Amino acid sequence: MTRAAILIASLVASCALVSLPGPIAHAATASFGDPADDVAHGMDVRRVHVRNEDRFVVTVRHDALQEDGSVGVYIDVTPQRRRAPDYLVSMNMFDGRWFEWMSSWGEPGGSIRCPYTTRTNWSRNTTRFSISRRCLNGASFEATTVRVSAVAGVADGPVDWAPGAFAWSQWVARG
Ligand SMILES: [Ca+2]
Repeated sequence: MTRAAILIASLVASCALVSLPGPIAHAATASFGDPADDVAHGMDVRRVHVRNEDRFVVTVRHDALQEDGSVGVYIDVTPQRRRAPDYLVSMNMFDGRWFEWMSSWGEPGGSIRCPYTTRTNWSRNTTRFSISRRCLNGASFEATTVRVSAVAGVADGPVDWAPGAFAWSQWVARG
């Protein structure tokens, strides 16, 4: 093989490596879209982005944030154990935020005291939860692979789930 042929062969090989989609479980980030206008209020979820690194960060993009809006993210960190969420982190636009462990979808098991922040960006119409790793670890396990389900609503209005009601995103591995 000539030098040029070897070079081309190695370029093709490296391009092939780059273009192969990596296994989803190895990605530290994931994002998924949600249909526009499936609810008729501004908290309408458009996109959810998850980053599972030193901090666990979920960013939700809405149609147009509302002052009476609220948003929450259910979190599952136990692939082997059950389908129900392990945690719920949530906030209202103005008056509060909560981080709770969950015994099932509808049953908060009590609030957890650990470091997390919430942020609302009114110009970008995003809400963001940034959670310390140790918040996600349990008494008997260390959280690595995580999946989420986001839900947003307004006072007296319907809620918008992403990716769907009581449905989970793909698993996002620890980066
Ligand atoms: Ca939506």
